[in-house]
Amino acid sequence: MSKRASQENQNNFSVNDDASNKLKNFIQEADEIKKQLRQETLSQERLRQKYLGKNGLFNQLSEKITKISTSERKTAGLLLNHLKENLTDYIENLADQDKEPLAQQNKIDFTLPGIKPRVGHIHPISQAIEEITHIFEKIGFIRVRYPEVDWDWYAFESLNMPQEHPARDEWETFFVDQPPHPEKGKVVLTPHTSNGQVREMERVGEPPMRMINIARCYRRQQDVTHTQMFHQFEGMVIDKNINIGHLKGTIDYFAQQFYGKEAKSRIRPFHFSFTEPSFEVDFSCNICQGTGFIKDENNKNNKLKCNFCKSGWHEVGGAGMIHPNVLKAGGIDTNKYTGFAFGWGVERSYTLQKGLNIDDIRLLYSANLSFLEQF
Ligand code: FA5
Repeated sequence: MSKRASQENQNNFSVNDDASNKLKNFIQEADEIKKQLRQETLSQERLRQKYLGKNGLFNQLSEKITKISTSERKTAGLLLNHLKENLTDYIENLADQDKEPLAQQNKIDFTLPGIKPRVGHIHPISQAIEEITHIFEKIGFIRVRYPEVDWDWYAFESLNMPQEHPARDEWETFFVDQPPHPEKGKVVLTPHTSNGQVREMERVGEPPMRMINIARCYRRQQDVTHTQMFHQFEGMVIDKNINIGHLKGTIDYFAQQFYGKEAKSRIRPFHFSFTEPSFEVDFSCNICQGTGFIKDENNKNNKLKCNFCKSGWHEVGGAGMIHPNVLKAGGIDTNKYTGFAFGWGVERSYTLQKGLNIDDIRLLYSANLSFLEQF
C-alpha cells in the first residue's frame, strides 16, 4: 500500500452517538468501501470502473441517501462528498507500481527470453566524414571545423568576392536576420566550407599549413543532387613552392583511397574568384569505369549509355591555386608562399562509391529507416 493510502486511512468520517442507525449504517458502509479499496490489486482503470463507474460502489451508496431522514440527509451528503474525494484522490494518485499490478494478474512470464534493444549505427554521412578525415590525416592534414553561421567577410569578401560581385549569386545564400558586424558585414549560414580558408590562415599564422575542414553548409537548393543542408570537405595546403602538381597528386590519392585503385580523376578549367587557375574536379564513374557505356546483356555486340553518369565522369566540386588576394586577406606573404585548395560535397562524393548508386541524395536526410539501415 502506498504511503498516501495509509495517511488516508486515518481520515475517517464520524458523527455524534445520537445519530440514527440508518445514518450510522450509511457511514459504516462508506468506511467499508474505503477499506476495501485499499486491499485491491486491480489496475487503476479497473478500480476507476469498480468504485467510480456508473454502476460503481460509490453510486450504489449514493442511491441509498433517499432512505436517510431529511434532518440527517445534509450530513449524509457531506459524507458522500468526502467519500468521492477520498476515492478519486486515492485512485488517481496510485504510485506507478500500483497502477499495473502485472505480476498479480499473471501477465509476466519471467522465463521468456528478453527483448534485445535495437542497436543503431552512425548515419552514412557521418561514416563518410570519418573515412574522409582518416584519408587526409594519413598525409598530414589537420581536421578542423569552422562556424556554420559566419560573417560575410569569411564566406565571400575575404575570398575575393566584394559586395555586389555577381559570382556571389552561385551560392544561393541564406542570410541571418542579425545586425551586421561593423567590419565583417552581414551574418550568413555558410554556403561553402571555403569560409575556413582565411580563418585557418589566421589560426596557424606562418605556413606550412594543411587543413581539412569538414562542416555543414546551407543553400537555397533542392533537387536530386542538391539539399538545403549538406556537407563539404575543404582541403587547403600552403607552403613554399606548392604547385598544381601537388593539387593533382592529392586529388588522385583521394580518388584511389575513397573509390578504389582503378578510380581516375580529371580537372577541367573553371572559374572561382578565390582560386587562380581554377578547376572543376571529376571522378570516373564506378559503374562504367569512366567509359560512359555499359554492356548490353541482351546483345554482346551492343553497348548501352551508362545511366548513372551519362558521360563516364561525375563532378564532385572545385579546386585551384589560392588567389594571392585571399592569401593577403589571411596575412600570408605571397612572395614566399603559394597554396592550393579544393572543396567537394560529402554527399555527392559518398553516393558515387561502389555499390551504392544512390541517385537522389535527399534520401540520405529522409529519416526513412528502411533506406538508412542498409548502410
Ligand atoms: C564551392 O562551393 C567552392 N567553395 C569549392 C572550392 C573550394 C573551389 C576551394 C575552389 C577551391 P561549388 O559551389 O561548386 O563550389 O560546390 C562544390 C560541391 O559542393 C558541388 O560540386 C557539390 O558536390 C557540393 N554541393 C554544392 N551545393 C550542394 C547542395 N545544395 N547539396 C549538395 N551538395 C552540394
